[in-house]
Amino acid sequence: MMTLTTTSRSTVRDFAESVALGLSDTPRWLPSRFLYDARGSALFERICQLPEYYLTRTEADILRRVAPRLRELTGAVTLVELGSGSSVKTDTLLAAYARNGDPVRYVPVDVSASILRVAAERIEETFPSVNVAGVHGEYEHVFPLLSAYAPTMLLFLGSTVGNLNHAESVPFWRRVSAALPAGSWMLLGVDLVKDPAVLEAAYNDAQGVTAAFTRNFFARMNRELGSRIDLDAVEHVARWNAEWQRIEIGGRFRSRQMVDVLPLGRRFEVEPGEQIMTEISRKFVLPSLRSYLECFGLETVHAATDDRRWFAVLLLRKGETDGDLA
Ligand code: AVJ
Repeated sequence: MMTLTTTSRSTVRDFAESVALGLSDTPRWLPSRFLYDARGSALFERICQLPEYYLTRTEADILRRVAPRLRELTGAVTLVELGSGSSVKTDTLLAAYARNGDPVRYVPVDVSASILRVAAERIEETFPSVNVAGVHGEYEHVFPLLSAYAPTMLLFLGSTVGNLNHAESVPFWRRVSAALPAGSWMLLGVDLVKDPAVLEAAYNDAQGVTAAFTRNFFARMNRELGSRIDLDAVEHVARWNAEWQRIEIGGRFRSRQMVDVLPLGRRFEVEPGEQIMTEISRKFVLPSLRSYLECFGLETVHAATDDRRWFAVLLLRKGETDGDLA
Protein backbone atom coordinates (compact mmCIF):
# COMPACT_ATOMS: atom_id res chain seq x y z
CA MET A 1 0.00 0.00 0.00
CA MET A 2 1.20 3.46 -0.90
CA THR A 3 1.17 6.06 1.86
CA LEU A 4 1.86 9.77 1.47
CA THR A 5 2.82 12.14 4.28
CA THR A 6 2.57 15.87 3.68
CA THR A 7 4.90 18.14 5.60
CA SER A 8 4.99 21.11 3.20
CA ARG A 9 4.58 24.59 4.64
CA SER A 10 1.89 26.85 3.20
CA THR A 11 3.74 27.66 0.04
CA VAL A 12 2.66 31.03 -1.37
CA ARG A 13 3.85 32.95 1.69
CA ASP A 14 7.07 30.93 1.83
CA PHE A 15 7.58 31.56 -1.91
CA ALA A 16 6.93 35.31 -1.54
CA GLU A 17 9.31 35.69 1.41
CA SER A 18 12.07 33.67 -0.24
CA VAL A 19 11.76 35.66 -3.47
CA ALA A 20 11.80 38.99 -1.60
CA LEU A 21 14.95 37.92 0.26
CA GLY A 22 16.82 37.09 -2.96
CA LEU A 23 15.62 40.23 -4.74
CA SER A 24 16.84 42.35 -1.82
CA ASP A 25 20.37 40.98 -2.14
CA THR A 26 23.24 42.16 -4.38
CA PRO A 27 23.65 40.54 -6.87
CA ARG A 28 20.08 39.28 -6.97
CA TRP A 29 19.19 35.59 -6.85
CA LEU A 30 16.14 33.35 -6.54
CA PRO A 31 15.91 30.14 -4.47
CA SER A 32 16.20 27.18 -6.85
CA ARG A 33 13.86 24.87 -4.95
CA PHE A 34 10.93 26.89 -6.34
CA LEU A 35 11.84 25.86 -9.90
CA TYR A 36 9.90 22.65 -9.33
CA ASP A 37 6.20 23.47 -9.44
CA ALA A 38 4.06 21.17 -11.64
CA ARG A 39 5.23 22.91 -14.85
CA GLY A 40 8.84 23.10 -13.72
CA SER A 41 8.91 19.43 -12.75
CA ALA A 42 7.47 18.47 -16.15
CA LEU A 43 10.09 20.62 -17.91
CA PHE A 44 12.86 19.05 -15.84
CA GLU A 45 11.68 15.59 -16.92
CA ARG A 46 12.11 16.77 -20.54
CA ILE A 47 15.58 18.16 -19.77
CA CYS A 48 16.62 14.69 -18.59
CA GLN A 49 15.87 13.34 -22.07
CA LEU A 50 17.74 16.01 -24.04
CA PRO A 51 20.70 14.84 -26.14
CA GLU A 52 22.93 17.51 -24.53
CA TYR A 53 21.94 16.61 -20.97
CA TYR A 54 24.21 13.59 -20.41
CA LEU A 55 23.82 13.55 -16.60
CA THR A 56 20.66 11.43 -16.21
CA ARG A 57 21.63 8.87 -18.85
CA THR A 58 25.18 8.49 -17.58
CA GLU A 59 24.08 8.06 -13.99
CA ALA A 60 21.42 5.51 -14.98
CA ASP A 61 24.06 3.47 -16.83
CA ILE A 62 26.35 3.50 -13.79
CA LEU A 63 23.50 2.49 -11.47
CA ARG A 64 22.46 -0.35 -13.76
CA ARG A 65 26.01 -1.66 -13.70
CA VAL A 66 26.63 -1.39 -9.94
CA ALA A 67 23.19 -2.14 -8.45
CA PRO A 68 23.80 -5.87 -7.75
CA ARG A 69 27.17 -5.06 -6.19
CA LEU A 70 25.58 -2.38 -3.98
CA ARG A 71 22.96 -4.88 -2.81
CA GLU A 72 25.79 -7.24 -1.77
CA LEU A 73 27.73 -4.52 0.04
CA THR A 74 24.84 -3.01 2.01
CA GLY A 75 22.54 -5.99 2.54
CA ALA A 76 18.82 -5.33 2.93
CA VAL A 77 18.09 -1.67 3.70
CA THR A 78 15.25 0.85 3.56
CA LEU A 79 15.86 3.09 0.55
CA VAL A 80 15.18 6.75 1.36
CA GLU A 81 15.48 9.05 -1.64
CA LEU A 82 15.87 12.84 -1.39
CA GLY A 83 14.36 14.75 -4.34
CA SER A 84 13.09 11.55 -5.93
CA GLY A 85 11.19 13.24 -8.81
CA SER A 86 9.82 10.61 -11.18
CA SER A 87 12.06 7.91 -9.57
CA VAL A 88 12.72 6.35 -13.00
CA LYS A 89 16.45 5.81 -12.34
CA THR A 90 15.65 4.28 -8.99
CA ASP A 91 14.07 1.31 -10.80
CA THR A 92 17.38 -0.43 -11.40
CA LEU A 93 18.21 -0.13 -7.69
CA LEU A 94 14.77 -1.33 -6.64
CA ALA A 95 15.08 -4.26 -9.03
CA ALA A 96 18.35 -5.31 -7.37
CA TYR A 97 17.07 -4.85 -3.82
CA ALA A 98 13.72 -6.58 -4.53
CA ARG A 99 15.17 -9.55 -6.46
CA ASN A 100 13.53 -12.88 -5.58
CA GLY A 101 10.58 -10.91 -4.20
CA ASP A 102 12.56 -9.64 -1.17
CA PRO A 103 10.40 -7.10 0.70
CA VAL A 104 11.81 -3.58 0.36
CA ARG A 105 10.68 -0.30 1.87
CA TYR A 106 11.13 2.74 -0.40
CA VAL A 107 10.66 6.26 0.99
CA PRO A 108 10.74 8.89 -1.79
CA VAL A 109 10.87 12.53 -0.62
CA ASP A 110 9.90 15.33 -3.00
CA VAL A 111 8.46 18.86 -2.99
CA SER A 112 6.14 17.97 -5.87
CA ALA A 113 3.10 16.00 -4.60
CA SER A 114 1.83 15.27 -8.12
CA ILE A 115 5.06 13.65 -9.31
CA LEU A 116 5.36 11.70 -6.05
CA ARG A 117 1.93 10.14 -6.43
CA VAL A 118 2.53 9.08 -10.03
CA ALA A 119 5.93 7.60 -9.12
CA ALA A 120 4.54 5.68 -6.14
CA GLU A 121 1.78 4.10 -8.20
CA ARG A 122 4.14 3.12 -10.99
CA ILE A 123 6.63 1.53 -8.58
CA GLU A 124 4.06 -0.48 -6.64
CA GLU A 125 2.77 -1.84 -9.93
CA THR A 126 6.22 -2.73 -11.25
CA PHE A 127 7.58 -4.17 -7.99
CA PRO A 128 4.92 -6.00 -5.92
CA SER A 129 7.32 -6.57 -3.01
CA VAL A 130 8.20 -2.87 -2.68
CA ASN A 131 6.30 -0.84 -0.09
CA VAL A 132 6.28 2.87 -0.95
CA ALA A 133 5.92 5.41 1.87
CA GLY A 134 6.21 8.80 0.14
CA VAL A 135 7.00 12.01 2.02
CA HIS A 136 5.80 15.25 0.44
CA GLY A 137 8.01 18.05 1.69
CA GLU A 138 11.56 19.30 2.00
CA TYR A 139 14.59 17.18 2.85
CA GLU A 140 14.84 18.08 6.50
CA HIS A 141 11.41 16.59 7.16
CA VAL A 142 12.69 13.10 6.54
CA PHE A 143 15.87 13.37 8.65
CA PRO A 144 14.09 12.64 11.97
CA LEU A 145 12.66 9.45 10.42
CA LEU A 146 16.00 7.96 9.42
CA SER A 147 16.81 6.22 12.69
CA ALA A 148 13.32 4.66 12.77
CA TYR A 149 13.90 3.23 9.29
CA ALA A 150 17.37 1.81 10.10
CA PRO A 151 19.19 0.13 8.48
CA THR A 152 18.89 2.69 5.69
CA MET A 153 20.55 3.80 2.52
CA LEU A 154 19.92 7.47 1.80
CA LEU A 155 19.82 8.17 -1.95
CA PHE A 156 20.81 11.59 -3.22
CA LEU A 157 21.15 11.21 -6.96
CA GLY A 158 21.24 13.30 -10.13
CA SER A 159 23.91 15.68 -8.79
CA THR A 160 21.15 17.55 -6.96
CA VAL A 161 23.76 18.30 -4.29
CA GLY A 162 25.35 20.59 -6.92
CA ASN A 163 22.50 23.06 -6.35
CA LEU A 164 23.91 23.88 -2.90
CA ASN A 165 26.54 26.59 -2.68
CA HIS A 166 29.47 26.41 -0.24
CA ALA A 167 27.51 28.16 2.54
CA GLU A 168 24.49 25.86 2.16
CA SER A 169 26.52 22.72 1.75
CA VAL A 170 28.08 22.64 5.25
CA PRO A 171 24.80 22.74 7.21
CA PHE A 172 23.31 20.23 4.76
CA TRP A 173 26.07 17.66 5.30
CA ARG A 174 26.07 18.35 9.05
CA ARG A 175 22.37 17.52 9.21
CA VAL A 176 22.74 14.43 7.04
CA SER A 177 25.60 13.21 9.19
CA ALA A 178 23.71 13.85 12.44
CA ALA A 179 20.59 12.10 11.11
CA LEU A 180 22.38 8.96 9.89
CA PRO A 181 22.96 6.30 12.56
CA ALA A 182 26.49 4.82 12.54
CA GLY A 183 26.77 2.13 9.90
CA SER A 184 24.09 3.66 7.64
CA TRP A 185 24.71 4.02 3.94
CA MET A 186 24.35 6.84 1.49
CA LEU A 187 24.42 6.73 -2.30
CA LEU A 188 25.48 10.04 -3.84
CA GLY A 189 25.40 10.89 -7.56
CA VAL A 190 27.65 13.78 -8.64
CA ASP A 191 28.51 15.43 -11.93
CA LEU A 192 32.25 15.82 -12.47
CA VAL A 193 34.38 18.70 -13.77
CA LYS A 194 34.98 18.31 -17.53
CA ASP A 195 35.40 20.24 -20.79
CA PRO A 196 33.45 23.52 -20.30
CA ALA A 197 31.97 23.20 -23.82
CA VAL A 198 30.27 19.93 -22.82
CA LEU A 199 29.03 21.50 -19.58
CA GLU A 200 27.71 24.66 -21.20
CA ALA A 201 25.93 22.71 -23.94
CA ALA A 202 24.09 20.67 -21.28
CA TYR A 203 22.54 23.88 -19.93
CA ASN A 204 21.99 25.65 -23.28
CA ASP A 205 20.15 22.98 -25.26
CA ALA A 206 19.21 23.56 -28.89
CA GLN A 207 15.48 23.02 -28.28
CA GLY A 208 15.37 25.68 -25.58
CA VAL A 209 13.86 23.42 -22.91
CA THR A 210 16.34 24.64 -20.28
CA ALA A 211 15.50 28.24 -21.22
CA ALA A 212 11.81 27.43 -20.69
CA PHE A 213 12.70 25.87 -17.32
CA THR A 214 14.46 29.07 -16.22
CA ARG A 215 11.69 31.28 -17.61
CA ASN A 216 9.11 29.23 -15.71
CA PHE A 217 10.53 30.61 -12.45
CA PHE A 218 9.51 34.11 -13.55
CA ALA A 219 6.20 32.81 -14.95
CA ARG A 220 5.50 31.22 -11.56
CA MET A 221 6.15 34.60 -9.90
CA ASN A 222 3.57 36.12 -12.25
CA ARG A 223 1.06 33.35 -11.49
CA GLU A 224 1.49 33.17 -7.73
CA LEU A 225 2.90 36.55 -6.68
CA GLY A 226 1.30 38.86 -9.27
CA SER A 227 4.79 40.01 -10.36
CA ARG A 228 3.76 41.11 -13.91
CA ILE A 229 7.20 40.36 -15.41
CA ASP A 230 7.39 40.65 -19.21
CA LEU A 231 8.60 37.09 -19.91
CA ASP A 232 9.72 37.95 -23.47
CA ALA A 233 12.25 40.31 -21.92
CA VAL A 234 13.85 37.54 -19.84
CA GLU A 235 16.75 35.76 -21.52
CA HIS A 236 18.10 32.43 -20.20
CA VAL A 237 21.81 32.54 -19.35
CA ALA A 238 23.96 29.54 -18.33
CA ARG A 239 27.72 30.00 -18.01
CA TRP A 240 30.65 28.00 -16.61
CA ASN A 241 32.40 29.76 -13.73
CA ALA A 242 35.87 28.15 -13.74
CA GLU A 243 36.97 29.67 -10.45
CA TRP A 244 33.95 28.33 -8.54
CA GLN A 245 33.66 25.17 -10.64
CA ARG A 246 29.99 25.65 -11.29
CA ILE A 247 27.45 26.45 -13.98
CA GLU A 248 25.58 29.64 -13.10
CA ILE A 249 22.04 29.81 -14.44
CA GLY A 250 19.60 32.68 -14.44
CA GLY A 251 17.55 35.25 -16.30
CA ARG A 252 18.94 38.40 -17.87
CA PHE A 253 16.43 41.25 -18.10
CA ARG A 254 16.51 43.03 -21.47
CA SER A 255 14.43 45.95 -20.18
CA ARG A 256 13.83 47.82 -16.94
CA GLN A 257 10.97 46.28 -15.00
CA MET A 258 9.01 46.74 -11.80
CA VAL A 259 8.59 43.37 -10.13
CA ASP A 260 5.71 43.07 -7.66
CA VAL A 261 5.55 40.63 -4.78
CA LEU A 262 1.87 41.22 -3.99
CA PRO A 263 1.44 39.00 -0.92
CA LEU A 264 4.02 41.20 0.85
CA GLY A 265 3.04 44.48 -0.81
CA ARG A 266 6.61 44.92 -2.05
CA ARG A 267 8.01 46.08 -5.39
CA PHE A 268 11.55 45.70 -6.80
CA GLU A 269 13.08 47.62 -9.68
CA VAL A 270 15.23 45.53 -12.04
CA GLU A 271 17.65 47.33 -14.37
CA PRO A 272 18.15 46.52 -18.07
CA GLY A 273 21.01 44.03 -18.45
CA GLU A 274 20.68 42.84 -14.86
CA GLN A 275 21.02 39.10 -14.24
CA ILE A 276 19.07 37.27 -11.56
CA MET A 277 20.53 33.88 -10.70
CA THR A 278 17.98 31.09 -10.40
CA GLU A 279 20.36 28.20 -9.68
CA ILE A 280 23.94 27.01 -9.58
CA SER A 281 25.10 23.57 -10.63
CA ARG A 282 28.41 22.69 -9.03
CA LYS A 283 30.72 20.13 -10.62
CA PHE A 284 33.05 17.98 -8.52
CA VAL A 285 36.55 16.49 -8.49
CA LEU A 286 36.58 13.06 -6.82
CA PRO A 287 39.60 13.19 -4.48
CA SER A 288 38.61 16.54 -3.00
CA LEU A 289 34.96 15.54 -2.68
CA ARG A 290 35.98 12.39 -0.80
CA SER A 291 38.09 14.30 1.69
CA TYR A 292 35.34 16.92 2.09
CA LEU A 293 32.80 14.18 2.95
CA GLU A 294 35.23 12.63 5.44
CA CYS A 295 35.00 15.85 7.46
CA PHE A 296 31.37 14.85 8.10
CA GLY A 297 32.15 11.27 9.08
CA LEU A 298 31.20 9.87 5.66
CA GLU A 299 33.64 7.37 4.28
CA THR A 300 33.66 6.52 0.55
CA VAL A 301 33.39 2.73 0.38
CA HIS A 302 32.99 2.48 -3.38
CA ALA A 303 33.19 4.99 -6.27
CA ALA A 304 31.85 4.11 -9.71
CA THR A 305 32.20 6.23 -12.84
CA ASP A 306 31.53 5.88 -16.58
CA ASP A 307 34.23 5.35 -19.23
CA ARG A 308 34.47 9.08 -19.96
CA ARG A 309 34.61 9.89 -16.24
CA TRP A 310 31.83 12.42 -16.64
CA PHE A 311 29.71 11.35 -13.68
CA ALA A 312 30.24 9.43 -10.44
CA VAL A 313 28.14 7.43 -7.99
CA LEU A 314 29.64 7.14 -4.50
CA LEU A 315 28.64 4.63 -1.85
CA LEU A 316 29.27 6.29 1.53
CA ARG A 317 29.17 4.79 5.00
CA LYS A 318 28.55 6.74 8.16
CA GLY A 319 31.31 6.00 10.69
CA GLU A 320 31.15 5.68 14.49
CA THR A 321 32.03 9.36 14.88
CA ASP A 322 30.38 12.33 13.13
CA GLY A 323 33.63 13.75 11.76
CA ASP A 324 35.41 17.00 12.64
CA LEU A 325 32.86 19.35 11.12
CA ALA A 326 29.61 17.60 12.02
C1 AVJ B 1 18.49 18.78 -10.75
C2 AVJ B 1 20.06 20.34 -9.90
C3 AVJ B 1 20.82 18.30 -10.85
O1 AVJ B 1 21.95 21.11 -11.96
O2 AVJ B 1 21.88 19.74 -13.65
C4 AVJ B 1 19.21 21.04 -15.17
C5 AVJ B 1 19.00 21.12 -12.58
N1 AVJ B 1 18.86 22.95 -14.27
N2 AVJ B 1 19.16 21.95 -16.14
C6 AVJ B 1 21.35 20.31 -12.69
C7 AVJ B 1 19.02 21.66 -13.98
C8 AVJ B 1 18.93 23.11 -15.60
C9 AVJ B 1 19.90 19.94 -12.34
N3 AVJ B 1 19.81 19.37 -10.97
